[in-house]
Amino acid sequence: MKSRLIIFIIASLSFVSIHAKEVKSGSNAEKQIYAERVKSAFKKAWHAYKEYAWGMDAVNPISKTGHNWYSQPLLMTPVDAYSTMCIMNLQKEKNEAKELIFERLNFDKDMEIQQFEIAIRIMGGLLSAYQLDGDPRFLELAEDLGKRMMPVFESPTGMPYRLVNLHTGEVKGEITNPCEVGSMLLEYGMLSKLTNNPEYYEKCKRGVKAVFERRSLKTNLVGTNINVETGEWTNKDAHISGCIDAYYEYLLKGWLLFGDKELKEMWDVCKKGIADYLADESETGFWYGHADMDSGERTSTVFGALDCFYGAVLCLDNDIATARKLQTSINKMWTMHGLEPEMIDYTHIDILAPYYMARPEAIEANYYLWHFTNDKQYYEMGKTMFESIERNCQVDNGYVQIKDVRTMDKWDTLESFFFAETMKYCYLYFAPKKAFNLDKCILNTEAHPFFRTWK
Ligand code: DMJ
Repeated sequence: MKSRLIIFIIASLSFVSIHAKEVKSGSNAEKQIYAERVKSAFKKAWHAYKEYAWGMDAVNPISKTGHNWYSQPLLMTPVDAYSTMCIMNLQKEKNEAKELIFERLNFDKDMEIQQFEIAIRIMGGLLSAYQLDGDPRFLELAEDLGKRMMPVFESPTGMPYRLVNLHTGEVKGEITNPCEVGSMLLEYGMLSKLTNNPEYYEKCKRGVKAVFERRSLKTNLVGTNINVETGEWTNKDAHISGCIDAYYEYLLKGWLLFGDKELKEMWDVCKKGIADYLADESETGFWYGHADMDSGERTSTVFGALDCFYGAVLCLDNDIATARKLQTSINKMWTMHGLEPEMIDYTHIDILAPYYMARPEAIEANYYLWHFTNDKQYYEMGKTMFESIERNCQVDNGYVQIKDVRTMDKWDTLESFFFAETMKYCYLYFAPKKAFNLDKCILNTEAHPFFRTWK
């Protein structure tokens, strides 16, 4: 019996490998094989969460433990993973996550949370789950969370405080950044649409406008940090990286999702500032650097893994030529060591921060180019990106982040966005159109699809 089983396994493995070698690159057969491989990777990562971190926020696969962001868990991984499970049609995993969410997720917790992260991952995850799955309990949870976070908007300028206690509503954190002011406009907007209560969107949009009104009128750029009580900038470094990134992303996506013309006008002004002062044709390629928001003078030539998101935004804005140029640089950054480092100085492509947090942005931008151009080089790069994650981030018990892309030393942790974004984008290169069609929705900054189905 045992030997028959072994023969069967060997026969199946050789069938898969012969099959994999024989299939034509880009063919449906190849896509099917890759789609199954990405699903298996996702399932392996989920299994690690189930085994070692059940009910917690995130998993540490090597030490076989889990961890929470705050004093009590908010089920970051299952909520973030759910939309990917729906798109991959993973019924068993969906049931497991759903049961856990409805049994344990409760926001009445006396603890202070970071409004932006919770909005994009948890509120975004729940709203998207509601649209994909139809279970009204997802929307109830999202609304409860949204209501508890609303006190953040009660500042003199309308820009939200960074932190809020989910039980008391006490707010803190008057120094914030454009990203944490504006990058929940899609989530609050969806909540408004789905609950027929415009207040969520209106309050959030007030903050978005407050940042825009404080841009430099010379460069049209915004800075890194701003005080929500005084409206003064406390750090005038302008860039497209963390702290600003999704502010820009949501101006365009807000227009595309809600048809709000004011957002489109703001986006058109901002994109010009970015093109005029941050875009940089250097000897090593086309990048976006940093500049002083008032003078527009270049202050640094740092480009990071987070900055890669901009390629996807350019695609949505129909600027494919610029997206292509940027992706050539990004793909160079990715292949240099087999995974992208967190941060480089692009003058000589020197590594400034060597870790890889299993982030999605480079894979995301490359996927948008594949979707919008059908140019096979982006499909091939999608395969390369997935293979490098398989090779370098995979451990016996799941997937982890990397401490240094030069040595591929493992980092015993896995962010929930690996489930929400990294795996989802990898899958989308190969997924059948009926599983997912990018033209039918807008992905929030955590890759949770939002549909205009409120109409
Ligand atoms: C995610 O939480 C979101 O994509 C966010 O916009 C930026 N950081 C991570 C992924 O890198």
